Amino acid sequence: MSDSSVLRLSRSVCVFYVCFLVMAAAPDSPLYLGLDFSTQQLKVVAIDGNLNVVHQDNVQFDSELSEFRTQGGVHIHADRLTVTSPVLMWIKALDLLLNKMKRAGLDFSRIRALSGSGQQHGSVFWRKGASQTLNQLDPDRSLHHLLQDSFSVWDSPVWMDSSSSQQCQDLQAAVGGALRLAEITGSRAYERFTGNQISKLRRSRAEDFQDTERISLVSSFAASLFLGGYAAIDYSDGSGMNLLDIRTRNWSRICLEATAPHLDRLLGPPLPSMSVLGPVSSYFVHRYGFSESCKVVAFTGDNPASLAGMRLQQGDVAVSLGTSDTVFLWIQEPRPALEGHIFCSPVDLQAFMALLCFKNGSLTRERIRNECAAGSWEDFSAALKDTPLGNGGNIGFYFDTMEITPSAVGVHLFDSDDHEVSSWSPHVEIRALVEGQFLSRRLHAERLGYSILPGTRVLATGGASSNREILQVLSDVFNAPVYTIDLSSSACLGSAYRALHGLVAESGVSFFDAVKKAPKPQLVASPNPTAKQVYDEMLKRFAQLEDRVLHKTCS
Ligand code: ADP
Ligand code: XUL
Repeated sequence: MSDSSVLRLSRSVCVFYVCFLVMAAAPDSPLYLGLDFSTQQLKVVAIDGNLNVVHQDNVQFDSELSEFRTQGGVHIHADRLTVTSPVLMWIKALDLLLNKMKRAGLDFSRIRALSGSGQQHGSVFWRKGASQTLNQLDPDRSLHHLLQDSFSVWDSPVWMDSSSSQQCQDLQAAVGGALRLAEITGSRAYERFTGNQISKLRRSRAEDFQDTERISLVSSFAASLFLGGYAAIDYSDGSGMNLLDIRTRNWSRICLEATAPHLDRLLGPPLPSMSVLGPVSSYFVHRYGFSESCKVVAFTGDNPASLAGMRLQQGDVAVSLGTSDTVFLWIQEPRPALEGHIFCSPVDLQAFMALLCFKNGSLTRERIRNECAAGSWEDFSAALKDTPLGNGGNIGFYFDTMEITPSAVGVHLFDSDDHEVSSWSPHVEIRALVEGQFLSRRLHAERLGYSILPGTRVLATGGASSNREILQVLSDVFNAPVYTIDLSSSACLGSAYRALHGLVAESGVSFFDAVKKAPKPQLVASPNPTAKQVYDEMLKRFAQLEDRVLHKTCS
C-alpha cells in the first residue's frame, strides 16, 4: 500500500473511532473543550465529565494553511532576529478546526465550558473599531473574512523574536536594574517578553501603534474570538510580559510607563486565570450549534496550561527531557532571580510557577552516547548501572552550545580534588554527564525557591523519560520518587481541565478536586537510601565549581 493510502486509511479509522467515542458517550453528557494555539499548529481536545478524552484534532499551519508561507508556523525576517506569525493564519486555523470537528460529528451543544492556551509572549494588535466588529460577527461568514481588517499589525511578534535588546536595556535602566525588574515581574528583561515587543513596535511603527485599540496576548486574543469581545489577559500568561507585578497581580506602574503611554488602557485589567469571562458569542451558537450557556474560561500561556495538564502540585517538580530540558516548579514563596522565570500559578491564586530552560539536554546526551557507548542507549544505561552514586567525586559540565541556565559554554571536567582534568573513561563520562545535568537542574530550581520536602514528586516527561537508568539518577539526585507522564498534548489537556475547573472555581472547589479523576502518573524510580547524603554534599561542590566555570567562561 502506498504511503498516501495508508494515511487515508488511518485517517478514516481515526475519524470512525472519534465518531464512535463521541456517539458512545451519553448523548447529552457534558463536554469540556481545550484548545492550544501553539507555534506550529492549533490543537483541540474534548473531555467528558470523567476526564476521558473523547475528541482530538489539529490544524498544521505550514501544510494546511500553506498560503501564509510560514516555516514552523513563523516568518523569520531578513535580520534573523525578528520573528512573526500572521494573525489571520491563527484565525483561519480556527475556522478550519471547527469545521473539521463539525464533520467528525462533535455535538457542540454538549460543551459546557471551553478554555485554551497560546504560545507565550506573542502579541496581537487590534485596530480601532475591531471591538465593534467582534461584537457583531455574522454567522454566515467565516471568522477570517469577518476579521480581515481588524488588526493594526498583521505580523504578530512571537516568542522566537529576539529583536528588542535595546528596549530590554531601556526597561531595566528605568526600573533600577535587572534584578529589580525580576523582583517585580518575575523575570529580568527578555527580548521575547511582550512589554519589550510593544515598546519596540511603538518606536518602529508609530502610526500602526496609534491605530491600535487593544493589545492581546496570543492566549487572550484567542479567547476574544470565542467571547465576541476583548478578553482579559490572565495573571499567569500576563507574567510573561515584563509588565505585571506578580505579587500585587496588577500592572506595574513603573514598567507600564517605561514601555508606552496609557498602556493600561490598551491592555485592559488583568484577571485571575480561572475566571469565567462570559458566555460564548452568538456567532458560535448559530454557526456551530454551541449552547448559549457555554462559558469561556480565561485562556493562558502554553507552559502554565501544561502545568495544569500535568496536575503539578505543591512540592512537585516536572522535568521535561526533550531536545532541550525544561523544569517546571510549583512555588509558594518565589525568589525571582536573574535566571529563569516566575509566573503566577494558573490554577491557584496564592501560588506561583517557575520555568527554567536548559539548552544542552538530549542532544548532549546523544553526543556522549555516540562517543562513549557506540551510539547505543542500552550501553549508555549499562554504564549508569555499573558506576557508583556520586561517581567517585568526579563532576562534569557539558555545555556543547551556549547554555541558557547558566550562561556558560564548553566542557569542564573536575576530579574529586576539584582539579580540572581532560578526560575520563567512557563509563565515568556517561555518569558525569547525567549527574551533572541533574545537579544543575536541582541547583537552579533551589535558587528559585524550590526545596525538596517529604512527599515531593518528580514528574518526568519527554523523549529521555523512556530511559529507566537516566530516571534512576534523576531520582537519586533529587532524592525523590520519579513518575512518568505522557505529555503529548499537555497544554491542550490542561486547557480542557481548566475549562471544567473554571465552572466550579467560584464556589471554592480547588483545581485538584475538580480533576481528581484524571489518570495517575506511573512510579518508575525511587531514590537509593544513600542518595541524600551523596548528593547534598555533591551539590555544594557543584555550585562552587559552576561559579569557577562561569568565571572562566566570562573572563
Ligand atoms: P522534543 O523536544 O522535540 O519534543 P522529545 O521529547 O521527543 O523532543 O525527545 C527527543 C529526544 O529523546 C531525542 O533527542 C533523544 O535523544 C531522546 N531519547 C529517545 N529515546 C531515548 C532513550 N532511550 N534514552 C535517552 N534518551 C532518549
Ligand atoms: C516560554 C517560551 C516558550 C513559548 C512557546 O517562555 O518562550 O515555551 O511559550 O511555546
